[in-house]
Amino acid sequence: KWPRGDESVWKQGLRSVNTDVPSITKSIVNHVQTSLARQAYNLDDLGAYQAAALSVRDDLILNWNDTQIHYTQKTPKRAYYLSLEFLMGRTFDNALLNLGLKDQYREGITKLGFNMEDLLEQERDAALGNGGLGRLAACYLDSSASQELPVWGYGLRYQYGIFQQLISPEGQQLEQPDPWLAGGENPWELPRLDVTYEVRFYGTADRLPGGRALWQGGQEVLAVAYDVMVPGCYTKNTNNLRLWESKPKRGFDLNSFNAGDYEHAVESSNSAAAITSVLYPNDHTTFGKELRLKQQYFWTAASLADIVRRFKNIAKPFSEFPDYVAIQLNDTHPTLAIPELMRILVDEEEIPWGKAWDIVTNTVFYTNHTVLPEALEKWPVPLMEHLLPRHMQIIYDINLSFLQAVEKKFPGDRDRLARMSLIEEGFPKQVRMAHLACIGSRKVNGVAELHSELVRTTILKDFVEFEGLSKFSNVTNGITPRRWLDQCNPELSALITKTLKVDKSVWLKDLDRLKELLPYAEDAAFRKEWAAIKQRNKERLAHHVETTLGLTVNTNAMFDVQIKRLHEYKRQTLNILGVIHRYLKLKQMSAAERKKVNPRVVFFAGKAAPGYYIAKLTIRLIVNAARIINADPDTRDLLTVYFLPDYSVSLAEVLIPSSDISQHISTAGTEASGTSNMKFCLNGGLLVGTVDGANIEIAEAVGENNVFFFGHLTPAVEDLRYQHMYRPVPVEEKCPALANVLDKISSGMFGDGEVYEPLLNTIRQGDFYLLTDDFDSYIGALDMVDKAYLDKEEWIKKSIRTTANMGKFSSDRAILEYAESFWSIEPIKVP
Ligand code: NBY
Repeated sequence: KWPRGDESVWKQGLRSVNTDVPSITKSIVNHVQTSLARQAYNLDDLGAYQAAALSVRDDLILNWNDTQIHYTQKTPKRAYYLSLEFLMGRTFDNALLNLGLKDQYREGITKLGFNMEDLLEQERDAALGNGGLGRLAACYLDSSASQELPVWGYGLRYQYGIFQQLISPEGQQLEQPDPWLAGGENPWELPRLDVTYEVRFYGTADRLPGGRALWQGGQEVLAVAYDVMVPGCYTKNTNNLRLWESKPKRGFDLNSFNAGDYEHAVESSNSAAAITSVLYPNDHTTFGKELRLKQQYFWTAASLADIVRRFKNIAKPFSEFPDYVAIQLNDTHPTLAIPELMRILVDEEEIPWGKAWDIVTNTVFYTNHTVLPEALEKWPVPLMEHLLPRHMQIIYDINLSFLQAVEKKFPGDRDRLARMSLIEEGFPKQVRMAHLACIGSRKVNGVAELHSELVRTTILKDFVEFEGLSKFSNVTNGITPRRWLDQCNPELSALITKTLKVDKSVWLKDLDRLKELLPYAEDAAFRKEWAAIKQRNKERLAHHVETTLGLTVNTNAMFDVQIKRLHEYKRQTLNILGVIHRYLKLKQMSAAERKKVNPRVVFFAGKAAPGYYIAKLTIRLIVNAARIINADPDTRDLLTVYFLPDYSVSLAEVLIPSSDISQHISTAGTEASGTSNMKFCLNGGLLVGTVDGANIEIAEAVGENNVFFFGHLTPAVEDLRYQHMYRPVPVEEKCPALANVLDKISSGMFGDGEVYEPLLNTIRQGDFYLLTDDFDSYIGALDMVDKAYLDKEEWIKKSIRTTANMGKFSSDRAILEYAESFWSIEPIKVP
């Protein structure tokens, strides 16, 4: 039944998605005139982009509305992906492709006198994430919508994303803020100023009879919702990413005001806005700052309040909560969701503790993304008690019954109790978030087979022994082929569509169809097309480097790419030392010998955490080595090196399709999965890597003969580290080639050698990441690459076979595994 007014009048007013060129141009012009208050006379590329974006936004809103109403009416079980990071990149191109409207928009935009590529470049990246973990969340949103799954993301609307990276002439990384919202309206979000929740910090928690408590006082801030539309690929389904912004509740805090503490009252209203002001730029180290803990609680509390309110709308008893809600924790950052849901159920809904715990542990799921000890989150108990007094009580209560159960199963095993406790003894005591996430969840998973095994056998070993194996599983990461093939490599996408003779919407959502490319590896004409596309992608990258940095790139060379956050475990240092080794070898060669060498261009890009001194030194070494090597007339036709500043999703979209090889060379057992490895291989780049993370599964899928593996395996790492500690062998003895490289750096070949000593000393002493152990085998692998590249036709075959076998690594496969084996949710198509 029509809810309001005259149905026919309403129906006349309703519009549908613009799909033909005349309605598209009409809509764009309309936005130029009214939304932007401009005209053809004063419209630049930025204005034209904004108008076109607003036009697409209208379409997304229509689909988004229909999707949300449909979900509300059908009341399916929903899943919520809680992530402190969503590294979305640009939206315009992705939305056009997913809507299937790119060609129409291109035509319309051309008719209006603009160039599509220029407009796409106007958009700023939404860079609300550090690296792989944040980008994974973005890929999973794309896949959820594309697979028509009822999934929402919850995150924070940071005013400033990951910092912008500048490189000084000396090679020093400099950071600048990323005010991504400063350009005015963000067309891709819907402010929901009516959707707000109050979030409390500090105050006192007084226990009441019956296990409940009363938490009051302290500071209250407001969470305001901003909804980001997430369109699926060739479906009406358009999911929601809800980002929270913090605001003062009412100009100032009334409690302090009434108590006469006026200054404090205003202070806390300023501090409210600070909560969502900036993304923390640390990956793999925990920082222990109060503001970070405030971010975590602010976001989990607002998200849970929203989830519980939506559940209450369907008027079911709380015992059925897990039948309607699944909550996925992206790492331990949202672990406070566990005590917060307990608080809501026990204190507010008056559900008995045991029943509440059953609800929580059937609703929450936890994904671990690292086994590096320095990355495991711990929060000081005094800070927790101060900021979240009720949650600290709840954590102690959970810990008490948990340890009683452990004691019952393993009587008298005090060491085990100490190891497993949620509280680590010390000064101060700390809450171990991974332990809390583990015992509060239905399932715990790692992100690649090897990593999941390491989770089971190292950091959560005791928990496997206590709770049984079945709770601990694996979901190997994936990437969305929409952005990471169709969008970033349109020519390859078109060739695949032509070759498979199916609509691209089919294979893009069923990536195993790529297998059908395999026979074409034997087809010389197809190989020629394949190679020509790679070549044009190299030229596109070269053009980008030329226009942004003013440098000329040799596009006849092999393109060798390593792009990721700077970290010792990822071993960019190994790569640059290998480059210097290559340079020294070239210098020693005769002119005749050099003629036989295949030219190589090595690209690096990535950000270092601002406080990570050694990582910044690595950047400095890369930049200064590049300066010397690129200027050497003896070798510069055969070897050049580029450090591309300010790595981003958009830069990755240009780099990835251009690579012949890419490097994923972490010390075995340290890279949980890696996801850029998948992106390169999907685009026909071959992999040079260690036997680590998802590299292993990629090799299984594409065939060991199509990857270049090197280095020690995970089981050897512990012993090698022990040797470095207790029976150290000088680098000169263990690896003369490497020692020679280190000496050249020390002696000032790339500028003041002193500068690099702290970096070089990490290798000379301790060598925790095993560069001396893996260097020779690394150089060996690169030599194999050179040999293989000589046979061009065979190389192209490898490239085709690699792409053809990458179907498994679609994030559609990954998200369907989560949906089926964890969340028990089903696709629900919006008609
Ligand atoms: O998650 C990455 C892993 O290193 C990579 O192997 C994996 O493929 C990817 C997706 O599963 N982890 C990652 O990116 N982690 C972070 O960015 C991160 C950010 C913040 C914090 C810790 C880690 N933090 O503690 O604040």
